[in-house]
Formats: sequence, C-alpha cells, structure tokens
Amino acid sequence: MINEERLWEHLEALSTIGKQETGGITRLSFSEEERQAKDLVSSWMKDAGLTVREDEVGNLIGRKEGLDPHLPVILVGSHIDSVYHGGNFDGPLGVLSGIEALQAMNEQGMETQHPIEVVAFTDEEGSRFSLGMIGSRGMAGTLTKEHLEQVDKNGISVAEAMSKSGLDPEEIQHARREKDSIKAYLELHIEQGKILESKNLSVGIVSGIAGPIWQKFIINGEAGHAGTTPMTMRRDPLTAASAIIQVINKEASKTGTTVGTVGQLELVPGGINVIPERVEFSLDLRDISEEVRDHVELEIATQAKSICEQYGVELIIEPLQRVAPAPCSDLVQTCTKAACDKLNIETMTLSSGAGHDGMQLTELCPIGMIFVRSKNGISHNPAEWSSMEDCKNGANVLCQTILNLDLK
Ligand code: HGY
Ligand code: MN
Ligand code: MN
Ligand code: MN
Repeated sequence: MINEERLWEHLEALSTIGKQETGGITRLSFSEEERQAKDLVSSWMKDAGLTVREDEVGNLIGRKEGLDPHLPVILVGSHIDSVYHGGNFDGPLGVLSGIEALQAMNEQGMETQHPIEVVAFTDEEGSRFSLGMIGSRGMAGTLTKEHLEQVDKNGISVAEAMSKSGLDPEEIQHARREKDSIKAYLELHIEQGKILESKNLSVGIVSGIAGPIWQKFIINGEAGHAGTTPMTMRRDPLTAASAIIQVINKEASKTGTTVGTVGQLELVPGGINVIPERVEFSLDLRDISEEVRDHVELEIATQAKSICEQYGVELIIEPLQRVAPAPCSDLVQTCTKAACDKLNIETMTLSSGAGHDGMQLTELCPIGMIFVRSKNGISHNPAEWSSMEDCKNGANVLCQTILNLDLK
C-alpha cells in the first residue's frame, strides 16, 4: 500500500534540519529550523496531491477531499518540532506516514467518503516555552492569552515568536474546530518505550495516554560567603532542593505506575565560593490514573513545604501545565485492530507514558494512536531509532485504519 522507500527518504531528509554538531536534532517551535522543516513538509504534501494551508496557530495542514464534503474530517498527524538534541522519529514519523498514506491513496486512485487531513501540530514538545501542545490547544480552542505570554529562556513570549514567524496572535481563535467537524483523530507515533520490543511486536494499539503535570519549583534562600558562613547559620536553597528531589524520586517510585522527572535545574548566582541565593527546578509528573498522579503531587508538595521550613527557605511552586490522562476511543481502537488483522500484523494494546496532541482533542472528537517499536525503548535522544520495516508496518496500519474509519 504505502511506498516505504519514499517514507524513509523523507524521514532522513527531514532529520537533516536542526541537526546538531553534538548529535541529535534541535527544532524548536517558531524557529528558523522549524520554518525550513515546514517548507519541506509542505512541498511533500503538495507532491502527494493535497491542498496545503497553515492555520492561525501555525499548524501545517494537508487535505485530501472526500466524495462527500459535508462529512467530518478524519484527522491524522503528529508534530515536527523536537526536544533539544532529540531523535529523527518522535513526531516526524506520524506526519510523514500520514502524507505517505494519502499519497498512496491518490496514486492508487482510492477515494474516501470523508475528507482526510494530515496535520503537523505546532510546538507539541514544549521544549521552548515549557508549555507544549500549542497547536492542538489552538485547534481545540483552549489556547489562552496567558499561554501566549509564556516566555522562552531568552524572554521571548509565545505571542512574539508567533508574530516573528508571520502569525497574528490576535487571530488564534480562528484555528478552533467545531465539535462535530472532526470524525476522529489518529496519530502514528514511536512507542518511546520497551514494551513492543520485549514482545517482539512491530506495531501497538494505544489504550490511553498518561497525563503530565509540569511545575517549576522556586526556592529562595540567602546568598553568602562559602568560607565565612557556619553550616548552622545558612539558608541554603540547594540543600533543600536536593532533599525535595529525593522525595520526588521516592514518592513517584512508590506506586509502580507514576513517573517523576526533574529535567531542568538552575541556581543563582552559581559561584563556586557562593552559597546559592535561589534554585529553580522543573517537575514532570505523570500517571495513567489522574487520582494516583494527583495524590503523589500532594505528597511531594506537603513534604517540600516542611523541608523548606526546616531549612528556613521560601518555596514557590509555579504551575506550568496540567493535562488529564486521555482514554483512546473504542471506535478508533477497533478500526486499528481490524487494520492489523487485515494486514496480518500481530499487535497488542498498551498505554502511552508520553504525552501527545490527541490529549488536547478529546472534547472535540474520539482519539486513537498507533505505536511503532522503538529500539531499546530509547527516545528524546539522538540514538532514537525504528526500523524501515516497522515504520512501513505502522504506516500501512495507519492507511488501512483511515479506510476502516471512513466506512463507519
Ligand atoms: O513530553 C512528552 O511526553 C512528549 O514527548 N511531548
Ligand atoms: Mn512526540
Ligand atoms: Mn517527544
Ligand atoms: Mn504527539
């Protein structure tokens, strides 16, 4: 059905944009690299025979008309922005497989009743503004003015970055889709974990997506002279922070399903002979159960407060994002299973620890995901890799699932 050589060539070509000398890809939202990537992907959408547009929040959308234009859209896609020093497949596999599926349909003269769209969502990762999923929030109509005020590490806001890339932040509400305008959203993505590999399976069907809480912990203490300040007379925020980070690790490890990560840490002023004045670190806390996740969050916050009292330092916990875990719809899972059966591809159902754009669309339409095996489960790392065979299987399942959804 799909042309795996062409898909592989596109994956390799896209992976050259944002390539870092030190390895991996850094392609941040509203950056020059992302603009180049969008131009390249847009040209492939046109080659596939799709009409191409960019919506008011920068989502790049390719559309294949259906025989009945009044029917809701079947939406597929993913993202082409990356984390710092990320891999070649996280995001691009879903966008390029969507284009490849529609190109194969057009080349083989396959018509569908529903119009089909493939989208490259803006800023899924959140690497630049510590928010994430800006494009899918825009499509869901949940992107707020506050979101647009969030700044990157150079103090540039989302709104400014949007304006610089030719978008008008005042127009974002026009990206919103009406509830009955999308029949279903389906994303092909690498698993970014080890389960499919451990079962020697190429493709998986996602049952649900764990919900992330992102917070910034700010601890204010008192800068001082490393040599003249006795240990008993310090208000050292870094000592408190290190105790809190141990609590995060302990509490998140207790449930067996929760994951807690401190990915960013900054201290001020950062002198070798200066007791720090302030420490900031991030918390990424997830679980497939919202109740379990929120309980762990409370545990961490309670213990963090008492640690800071003990060290005589001030604690501020700044919320960055909070996304509820998202179930994948039976409709999409059933259509995906039927596609695997038709293609004779053995599969399994598994949950996603990683967040994805579909989480923002659950109020708009049923969502579903297809996973492709990740070598050693590695992702958000230059060593991220999936085989051409597995990518071909995933893209064929995506194509067949679209056709199955079209008959529903
Ligand atoms: O953070 C995530 O789970 C995803 O890679 N954006
Ligand atoms: Mn991703
Ligand atoms: Mn990612
Ligand atoms: Mn995603």
